[in-house]
Parts: sequence; C-alpha cells; structure tokens
Amino acid sequence: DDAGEEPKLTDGFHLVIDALKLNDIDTIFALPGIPITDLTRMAQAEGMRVISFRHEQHAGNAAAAAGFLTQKPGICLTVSAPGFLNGLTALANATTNCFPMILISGSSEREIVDLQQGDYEEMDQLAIAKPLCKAAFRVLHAEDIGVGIARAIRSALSGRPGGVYLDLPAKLFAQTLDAAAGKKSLIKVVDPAPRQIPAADAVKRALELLKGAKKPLILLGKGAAYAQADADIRALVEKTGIPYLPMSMAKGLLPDTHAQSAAAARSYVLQEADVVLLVGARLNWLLSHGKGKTWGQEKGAKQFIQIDIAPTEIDSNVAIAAPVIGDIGSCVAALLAGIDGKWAKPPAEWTGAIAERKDKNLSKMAATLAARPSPMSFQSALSVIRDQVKARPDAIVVNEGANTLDFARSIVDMYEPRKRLDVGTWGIMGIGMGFAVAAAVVTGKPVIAIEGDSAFGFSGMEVETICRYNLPICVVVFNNNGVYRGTDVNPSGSADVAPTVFVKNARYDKLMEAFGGVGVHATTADELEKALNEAVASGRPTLINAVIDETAGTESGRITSLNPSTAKKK
Ligand code: FYN
Ligand code: ADP
Repeated sequence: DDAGEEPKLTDGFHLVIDALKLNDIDTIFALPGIPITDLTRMAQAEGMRVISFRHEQHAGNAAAAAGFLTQKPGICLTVSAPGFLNGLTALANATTNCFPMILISGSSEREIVDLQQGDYEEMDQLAIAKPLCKAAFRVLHAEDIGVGIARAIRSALSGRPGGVYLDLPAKLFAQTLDAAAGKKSLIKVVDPAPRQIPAADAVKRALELLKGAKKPLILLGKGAAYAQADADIRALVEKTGIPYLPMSMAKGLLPDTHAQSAAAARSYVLQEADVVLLVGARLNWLLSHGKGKTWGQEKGAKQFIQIDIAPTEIDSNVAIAAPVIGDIGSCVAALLAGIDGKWAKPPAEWTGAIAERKDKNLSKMAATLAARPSPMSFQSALSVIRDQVKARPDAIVVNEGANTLDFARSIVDMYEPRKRLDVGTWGIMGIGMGFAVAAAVVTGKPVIAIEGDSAFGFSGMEVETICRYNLPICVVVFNNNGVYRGTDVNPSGSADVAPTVFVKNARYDKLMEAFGGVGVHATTADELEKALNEAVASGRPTLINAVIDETAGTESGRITSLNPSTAKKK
C-alpha cells in the first residue's frame, strides 16, 4: 500500500455550510433539534452567525426580514415535521410579501416516509411546502448540495423575490465525499438577481401618460424599498414634482416630512388623482383593489402606470394603461432619462389643493399629539416614539397590532429607507420579535418594536432570545388589556372573560426582567420618554409596558369594515 495519507473527506454538514458561505451568506436563524443540531454547531464553529430562537416561526420571520433588508436570502433552519410546519408560516408570509428567504428543514428518511411506515416526525415536507412558496427542492446526495443551494438562492432572489424551501433528509448530512471533489461541486451564484431592463416603448408610453396628467400621483410600495434604488426614486419624485404616497413599508424612502409627501392627504389624492404611477406596490386589498369609493370611481376612470418585475401582476385588479416591466432600479432610471429640464411640474391647482388638505390634517394631528391624558392614549404614547425616531432616524421601527399599527403608521414619521418593518401584505400578527431580532442582527442599529399587547403575545417568548444575544431592541407594549381594547364583557353570565380581554394590568416588563433585560412600567408619557431614551442610548434589551387607556381602540383599527356583520335582523 503506497498511499501516504488518507484522502481528505468532507461531509453533508460541511458542504451545506461551505455552499452558504461561498455565496456570502453569513447568518442562520435556527432552532436546533434532530437532525440539524450538529449543523448549527458546525456552522458556528465555521464562523457563521447562528441565531437560535425559541419557536421556528420567529426564526423564519427573522430570515424574511433579513432578506428584505439585505437583498440576500435570509436562512431559516428547522427540524422536521412540526418544526418545518412552524417555519412554513413564515415562508408563506415571506412569499406573500415578496421577501427572499430560504427555509432549510431536516427531514426523515425518504424510504420510510414514502412508504408511510411511520418514521420519527414523518412528513412529506417537500410536497407540503410546494404550493406555499416560490420554489421547493430536495437534495438526496452530498455531491448535489452545491446545486441545491444555488437553485434555492436563484429562486429566492431572481424576478419577484420570495420564499424557497430546501429539504435536506437526515441521511444527507452524514454522507462523505472527497474534500476536493466536494469543493468543486459547490456553485458561487453569478448575478443572482439579474437586472431586467424595461422595453423602450413601454417607457415611452408611461412617460407620455405621465406628461399629460393634470393630477398625477406616485405611489411607492415595499417593492420600491426592497429594490435599493433610493437615490433614483427620490430623483424621480423631485424632478417631476409629483406628489407621492408611501405604503407603510415605503415610508422613509423619502423623509415623511418631505414637501411632496401626500401621506396626510391620503383619501383626497387617491380619489382625485387622474394618473397614478405605482412603483413596487400591488393593487391588492391595501389599495382597495384600485377601484371603488377609495379611488373616487364616480369621478371618472383613473389611468395607471405600473412598474413591477412580475408581468402577471399587471391587470390583476383593474386595467393598467402603461405597464413597465423590469426591475425597479432599471425602470426608474429609464423614466428618469426621459425627464429633462423642460418637464412641466404638476399644475399648482393640484399641489395646492393637496397642501391645503395636508396642512389641515397635520394641525389636527399636532393637537392630538400635544395632549397628555391619563392614562395614556395611543397618540400621547406614540408622540414620544415619534420624537425618539426623529432624534435617531437610523433606528429601525418594527410595528404590529391593530390600533397600535394604524396610529403608529401615521404618527411616527420615518426619515430613511427600509427603517420600517410591519405586518405587511397579510396584515399578520406575530412578526414582531422575529423582525426585531433580524433588524438588530443585520444592521446593528437600535430597534424600537411598537407592539400591541395582543400582537406581542404571538412572539413574546423571544425576549429571551433578545436578552441572550444582548440585542439593542426596545419593545414598547401598548397595553390596553386586550385585543383592540380591554373593556368587552361576557354577556352570558359565565365566569369566563370575554374572548378579546386579557389579564388586566398585566406587567409585560417583568418578562424582560426574567431574562436579565430592563423592564419598565410606564404609566405616563414622561416615564415612557425617559425609559425609551435610556433604552436607545444604552442599547440594552428593554421592554416598556406602556399602560394605555383600556377603553381606547376600535375594532380592527382602520379596517373595521373587514369584519363581517350579519344581515340577519336582530
Ligand atoms: C396620514 N394621515 C395623517 C398623517 N399621515 N394625518 C396627519 N399627519 C400625518 N402625518 C392621515 C391620512 O391622510 C388619513 O386620513 C389617515 O391619517 C390614515 O392614514 P393611513 O394610515 O395612511 O391610511 P389608511 O386609510 O389607514 O390606509 C389604508 C391601509 C392601511 C389599508 C393602507 O390601513 C393599512 O396599511 N392597513 C393595514 C392594516 C393591518 O394590516 N392591520 C392588521 C390587522 S388588524 P384621510 O386622508 O382623511 O383618510 C386585525 O384586526
Ligand atoms: P405594498 O404592500 O407596499 O403596496 P406590495 O408588496 O404589494 O407592496 O408590492 C411589491 C411589488 O414589488 C410586488 O408586486 C413585487 O413583484 C414588486 N417588486 C419587488 N421587488 C422588485 C424589484 N426589485 N423590481 C421590480 N419590482 C419589484
């Protein structure tokens, strides 16, 4: 035997880690367990950041938010069956939001699963994931790991971003391969999100329509925030002089205090505009499907220009007169190229009418914010947060709830792009702590999570995660003793409280203290202000239990009308 050395081997574990690292993915949001516990250990040993959660849904939400913030697919790693299912909610939500993420789940042995012989955590995960995400793959052989990861990355990032499922059966991790062959099998994905240049005639059609508008409006969505074309988007707004409206996660693309923001005249501009340029925003329920009273249908038809990377989005709800298909960076640049010094700004009649509405709403708002009622109102508490964000525009705001969401959206001004993460397209509760952890981990900036007390409950246990990694997150729980408010009464006479009511006067701050963070019980705006200042300045994990008037809050906030009410006569 003349072999001097044993051949160097690698294994499935290391090929997964090496493939991710080769593609500049340095963080995994995970929950260890069979069969991926060693994968988390080894990933950490190999220099990756492994953030380990208490429930997979929050690891998944963290991966989704990381994807939105960085344009790299966020990675969520879970165990099989139940862990996979917990992560799947986040994967489906990411896909709905057009955020790139990859859910990697360990799974049971194919031979047993496919014969349904009852394996440990048996489940045909690939089949279940498929209809809920953008793409789904399974890797059976270690030499295919490189291809599997490459396909997952490309699927998540190219075209309309979304969630991808990658199924890795337990046996795969232990498989060995010659190290050199293993290395050669990995793929560094070149140009994972290729630019898509819009057609010249589509750009021309859009510019002509925009030029002829008497009451033009630009509507910016979270696709525009994701695209990281901030300077060109701002230039498009400013060079055309067209008023713009940001969807909630597009707030801050231009500062909310910008003279051209029509946010405080939202109803008016939606009703009155004649030509609307949509940039990375879908005409879904959040925009009343582009029709009806919200859009002033009785005042005559609107014409839409829509920039989107997904051609099938066009005409999904109403006719789109000028679709511009491509990536937002390329599309906005192409429009800008057609806007010269001779571009006529919109008529003063239009901008003047908006300014008038806006001023009225702004001064109404200023009056409510100045009040200092006891107990605190949503507005008085939010005015404190508004001032803090003004002082620290680099801070990231996470926001969920019903009233807490709706009030915060209009009260807390944002000044920089991608600083606001919220319930998104589904209006989902439970994103709070997952999004907050991701925001802190990938940006290192202070995070302020503005949470309804109900919304917080969905991910509350992750305060332990926040403390464990010592993240600069300040959670403010708007505690009004229940879902929507705390005053509902059980009409039946039985001992149970009403379904929307929680334990009264709960102390969420103690939850943070239990894990070594700072807990503050704030009953006045001054107490809230002091605690928030300290939290942001120190970067210590903090939870402020902000006591809000339990009678405050309407059913479902500003979307009350979505609650069905019976047509049956009482
Ligand atoms: C906005 N407004 C302001 C300001 N900003 N007034 C003064 N100052 C400022 N800075 C005004 C604005 O003109 C509107 O008044 C009103 O405040 C509300 O504005 P908002 O919040 O932008 O608009 P609206 O109508 O609530 O928006 C519709 C929506 C939004 C569907 C896009 O509600 C939304 O994103 N909802 C998500 C809800 C959700 O997911 N909930 C979670 C589930 S809760 P007018 O112009 O007078 O109308 C389960 O129960
Ligand atoms: P909002 O909820 O803020 O209105 P949506 O999530 O409805 O925003 O819309 C985002 C849209 O942006 C989606 O239709 C998506 O296809 C599109 N989009 C996402 N990223 C890009 C991109 N880089 N270029 C073009 N369109 C994009």
